[in-house]
Parts: sequence; C-alpha cells; structure tokens
Amino acid sequence: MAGEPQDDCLFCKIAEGHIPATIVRETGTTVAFRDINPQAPTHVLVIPKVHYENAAELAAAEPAIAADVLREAKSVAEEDKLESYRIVFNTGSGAGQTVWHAHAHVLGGRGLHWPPG
Ligand code: DGP
Repeated sequence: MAGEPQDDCLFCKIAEGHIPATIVRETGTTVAFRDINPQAPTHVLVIPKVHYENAAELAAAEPAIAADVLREAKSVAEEDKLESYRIVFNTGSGAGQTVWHAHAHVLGGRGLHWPPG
C-alpha cells in the first residue's frame, strides 16, 4: 500500500531503527540523520517515515508530511547555525538519485556554488 514500509528500502530500515545512522532529529513523521558520504560540513538527510519514491510523490500523497520534511530541514540548519544552506531533492537517476525513498539533503557550512554540477 502507498506509504507503507518497504522490506528492500535502506531508508525505511533507518527510519525503523533496523540500520544504524547518526540521527540528529526525529519527529512523529520524519527522521534526520547525517549522510554517510558528506559533501559539506553539514550534510544531513531528512526523510519522511512513510515510504514514497521521491519528494514529488510524497508531496502529492501526503502534503502535510512534505511540509514537515521542509520544516525539519530548516531546524537542522538552525541547529548547525547555518546562515546559508541548500535543500536538494535529487529526483531520478539522471539527477543523482540513488535511494528510492524521498529525502531532502541539507547542505551547508561551506560556500555553495551555482549552478550545481
Ligand atoms: P541520493 O543520491 O540523492 O539518492 O542520496 C542518497 C544519499 O544517501 C547519498 O548522499 C548517500 C546517502 N546514504 C546512502 N547509504 C547510506 C547509509 O547507509 N547511511 C547514511 N547515513 N547515508 C547513506
């Protein structure tokens, strides 16, 4: 069923506590944890606990939870005292998506150039 945990999903397993991660924040609907391969001094992933393949599908099905993800991204940035930061939703393999569970990358703590690669 839409939104249900998937047995083969890495981020569902992190959300359920079955795979360890450095969790920095958790709410009833979201988990935020440090990326295993950080691209900036702050590189945190914010995921919904429900399973959707990408952020657009999450927003279409569960707009309130999509808003929770954005709110938590802001809280991560505030906790790490970031004056500027970037929130990225890679969507599709051509854009670099490798994990098929919606997630926001929160990046900051260094200069971030535009356009990104
Ligand atoms: P994306 O490429 O946008 O799908 O981002 C997936 C991110 O997930 C990537 O930056 C690396 C991160 N990642 C992959 N496996 C793990 C893991 O087991 N633990 C953590 N903390 N992060 C992971």
